[in-house]
Order: sequence, then C-alpha cells, then structure tokens
Amino acid sequence: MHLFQRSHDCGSLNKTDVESEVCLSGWVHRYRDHGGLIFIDLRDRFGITQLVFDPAHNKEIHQQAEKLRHEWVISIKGKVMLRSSETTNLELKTGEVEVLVADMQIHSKAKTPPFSLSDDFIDIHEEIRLKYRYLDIRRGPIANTLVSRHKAMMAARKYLDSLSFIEVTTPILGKSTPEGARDYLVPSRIYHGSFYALPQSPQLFKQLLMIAGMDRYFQIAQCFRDEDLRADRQPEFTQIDMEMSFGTPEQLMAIVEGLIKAIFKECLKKDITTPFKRLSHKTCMELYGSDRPDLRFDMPLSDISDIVKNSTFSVFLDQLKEDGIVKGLCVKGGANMTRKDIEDYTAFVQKFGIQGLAWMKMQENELKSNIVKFFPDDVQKEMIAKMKIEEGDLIFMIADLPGTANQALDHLRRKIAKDRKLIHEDRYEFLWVTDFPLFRFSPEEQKIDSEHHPFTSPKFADLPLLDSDPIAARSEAYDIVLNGYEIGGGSQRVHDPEVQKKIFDILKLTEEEIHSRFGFFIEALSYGTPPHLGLALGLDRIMMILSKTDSIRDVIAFPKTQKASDLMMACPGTVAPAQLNELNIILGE
Ligand code: AMO
Repeated sequence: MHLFQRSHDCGSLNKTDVESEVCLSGWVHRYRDHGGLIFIDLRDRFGITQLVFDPAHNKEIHQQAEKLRHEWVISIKGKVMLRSSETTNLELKTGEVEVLVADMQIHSKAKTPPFSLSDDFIDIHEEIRLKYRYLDIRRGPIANTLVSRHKAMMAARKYLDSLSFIEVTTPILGKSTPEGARDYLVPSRIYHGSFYALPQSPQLFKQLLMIAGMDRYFQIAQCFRDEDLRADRQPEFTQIDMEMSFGTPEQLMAIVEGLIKAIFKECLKKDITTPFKRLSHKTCMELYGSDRPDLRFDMPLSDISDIVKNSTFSVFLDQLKEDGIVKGLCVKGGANMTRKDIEDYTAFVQKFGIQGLAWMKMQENELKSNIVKFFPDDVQKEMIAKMKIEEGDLIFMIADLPGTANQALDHLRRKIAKDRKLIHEDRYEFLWVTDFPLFRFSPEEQKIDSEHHPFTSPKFADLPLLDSDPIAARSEAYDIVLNGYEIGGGSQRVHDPEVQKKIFDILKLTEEEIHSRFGFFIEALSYGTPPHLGLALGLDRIMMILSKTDSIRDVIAFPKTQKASDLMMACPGTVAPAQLNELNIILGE
C-alpha cells in the first residue's frame, strides 16, 4: 500500500484552508454516528480535527468508517469545509472547519484501552497510568509537560552555547561519586567481584574537564541515586549540570539567573525578575527554620528566647536551661482560629517530636491565652514588637532544641499557609541560599559529613578554621530555591590538593580510602588546576514547578513509582541464571 503523505497536522487547519485538499493522519479520538453522517475527531500531538464521512459523498469510505473504533490509527484525504456557525467549536484551534473525507487508509486497529483517552480530566489511578504510560502520554497532559521540557532543554542549550559553554557527555558506568546517597551498582562481567557505579552526578568528571582546560562545560545529565523517594525525588533524574573556570560565584549566579530566565521565557512566555533574593544559610534558618523556604507567603519565624527568659513560664525556662530555644510565628488574622484548630496544629507539630504548642491571641488590644499570666507586661510588649503582633493576630510558640523547633515551625508555617490559603500560587519566588556550613555533624553516627560534597571550597576567610574548629567553617556553596523546592546547588571547588587532603582528613577518610576512591582525582589536581566552580539545576523539579504539578512523575516520560519500580516494564526484575553465572553472582536465599 502506498502511504498517504500527510499535508498538515491535526492542529493546524483553519478558515484560510477552506476548499483545500488535505491529508491528515492520527488516532480516532471520538466517534459519533449521526444517523447517516459519521463524525470522527482525529487526534495527533498537535491537536484535533473533525472529519466527516458522508455516504452521499463517498459510500464505500462511509462503510469503512462505520467499522472504526477508538484509538485506531488512520490517514485520510479530503476537502476542508467551513462549519456552520451553529457547529463551530471555539474551544478547538481547528473548530471552524472540518474535513469531508474522500479516501482513507486504516493503519492499525486498537484494543479497547484500559482507560478513556478522550477525556483529559478524568481521574485515573496512577498505577494504571504508569502501567500503560504510552497511553497516558497519548491522553495529552503528560505530552504537554514533555513538550515543555523539550523547550526548556533547547532554551538551556541555546543560552549556554551563547556563553561558550560546551556540552560534553560523561560516562554512566563509572566510579562512586560522593554525593551523599546510595549508589546504583553494576557488576562487571570481565572483572568478577568488581562494580561500576552509576553517577549520582557528573561531579568529578566536570571538575576533570576544568583541569583538562575545557573552561566552560555543561551537560543535560542523567543522575542516579538510590535514596528514599519523595514527591520531588526520582531514583533517576536529570540535571542541567555546569562548571566553569576562572569565574567568581557572582558571575556564576548571574549566568544561572540568565539561564532560568531563558527557560521561563521559552516555556511560560514569562519575564522573571533578576537578580534573585539572597539569604545566608544562617539567616534563612533563623527566619524560616529551613534552607528551602517557600517565599510565596510571609510569616517569618522569630526567636524570642532572649525575651521570654524574663517570663515565669516554666516550660520555656526549662528548655532554655537545656540549650533549647523559644521560637514562634505570627498568623495574621489568626485570632479567629477555634480551639479545635489549635488542637489540630498541636497534634501536627507533635509529629515532629514537639511536646506542646503555646499560643496567644491579640484581641481588644491585649494578648489572651491560658498562659498570658506568666508573661509580665514588659515581656509581652517586647514580644508584640518583635513578632509584629497586631489586633486579630495569633502567635504560636515552640520551645525545644534548635533543630527540632526549626523543623516543626517550618512545617507548621507551610501548613498554616496552605490551610489559610496564604500562598500566592501564581508567583515564582526564587532565593539563593549562601554561606552554608562546610560540614555537618551526625550525632547518630558520631561523625562529620560534608554538607554538600567534599570538593566544596571553604570560604577563604574560614580556611584557618579547618585546623581549629571545622564545624564552624562556612563554605563557598550556594543553593537555589524556588517556591519551597531546592532546584539547584553548587559551589566553588577546592583546587589546592593540600586543602582537599585536609578536608578528606576531617571527614576521617583513611589514606587507603582516599587513595582507592579519589586517588586519580587528587593526582589530577596536582597537574595545574584552574580555580573553578559550578552548579547543577534539577531539571525535573523545575519542570514540575513550571507545570504546576506536585508530582515529579508528571514531567518524566517513563518515571519510577515511589518504590523505585517501573510498572510498565515490570522492573527491577529477575535475570536468567546464565547472566548471573557470567557475572559470577550467586544469589542468597
Ligand atoms: P545536588 O546533589 O544538590 O548537587 O543536586 C543538584 C540538584 O538536583 C536535583 N536533585 C534531584 N531531583 C530529583 N530527584 C532526585 N533524587 C534529586 N536529587 C537531586 C535538586 C538538586 O538541587 N554535583 C552537585 C552539583 C554541583 O556541586 O555542581 C549536585 O549534584 O534540584
């Protein structure tokens, strides 16, 4: 059979095409038999066009059309006709016209799909959508996010190319990189007992490319991390990864802001305002209890430890004696909360290990609550001034260790904002968080870890702290936050092998570990390393926010479930014994 040659896609015909002979191809989206005339909505990625089969026009083709069913794939030839004003469909791009079919090829029939593809809005259980992902994509909304993702990648490539960044592909089979998550390992067939690790990011390769003199690198890179999954995490995800030599953090931040601007312009036709806000990690934690605050609403936290130490409220005083803090937030207009609301918020913070939630309401110009009597007038005055409490407001206060109090208040702040609809959903609030601590101490494991990764440079001024008080040292690292999501992170790198060695020592890596894990890298640093810095943006998270969805799976063509499985391919799966033999792997019981 000679395949009809498509002249237009299904989203392009309009009034100006009336009387033209056209050829369209696509899927049968809807089928209506109006006693005689058959109407078919033909769908492809670009849109929908109405076809008309008229027995008076072509009896044989009309008879063939009677057999068509949903999702059959066809091509047609026909003439574009103007629809009457009563039948014009203004919701469709092609709604003013229809095609009177003269000839048709049926390419393939379709089984009845497990869910309807002709209605974008019906809620289908995600498991079934993931099992039949190719049908889910055909429905439309996911296809739209994929198109948008493509535009973002094209915009990124164009923008970075214009600034002399070149895209270099780095290996997928490599050595473990210390990004902090568990690796996905691939056993070697040739070297029994040896493994490749899939990259958690191209971190070491991009630094090696700087040592190699490539100056400016980028890559739209697939990364793999075997970690606990959340709504914004996938085991396999995509970064827009960058690195540059001889630059400053200021320069890099301006380049990244330009990159994000280009992506937003391309995908949303929106001009975002730059430069983005900046907060040091310390201030950010003080104000929001989190290093990725959602700034689409106000409601900062206030540390009132110094004020309430002059109260007689023993719950607060006891905590302050135990190195705790007292911190709170002010809910504007919150005095209308009921006892039940307050009880619910108390139960909510208890999930984060908090004992209780203290509250006061400002009504008739005085603070009211069951605990006000423990707070002398001057203490109340200071609280009112610091927390900016006004008539009709409510304050919540938590006394606990700083980490616990901050975590609970961060969650409480977000929950109240959601419940009281305080979030400006149409806003994009970017924030740079800078001056992170270089290390963090893990009390459970009694050991020091890198806050980012071990190649992050200490702030120049804090270099002496590496010897005296490493935990106090700050890093030249910066995260970028959008609407409460961490969408990227990066840093100035260590380019001095001595400093790099000192950091490994603080991390308590033995000579042997350093040698076996990073020996090649330390050696590379010793052959003339330019000062360099970089950053990686989480493309999936950016697309998630741009597409206004809460699930990262909605912006990935073939995502994994929360339990890291692919329901369509039924993977991970078992392999043939012969394959295991080749790899010299014996499975345990
Ligand atoms: P980092 O680990 O901060 O930095 O990762 C950069 C960004 O990648 C995104 N991201 C994820 N997205 C989806 N699923 C995941 N499991 C996931 N993990 C991370 C986040 C994050 O901000 N090599 C460094 C970058 C550098 O220093 O240049 C790195 O990978 O948006």
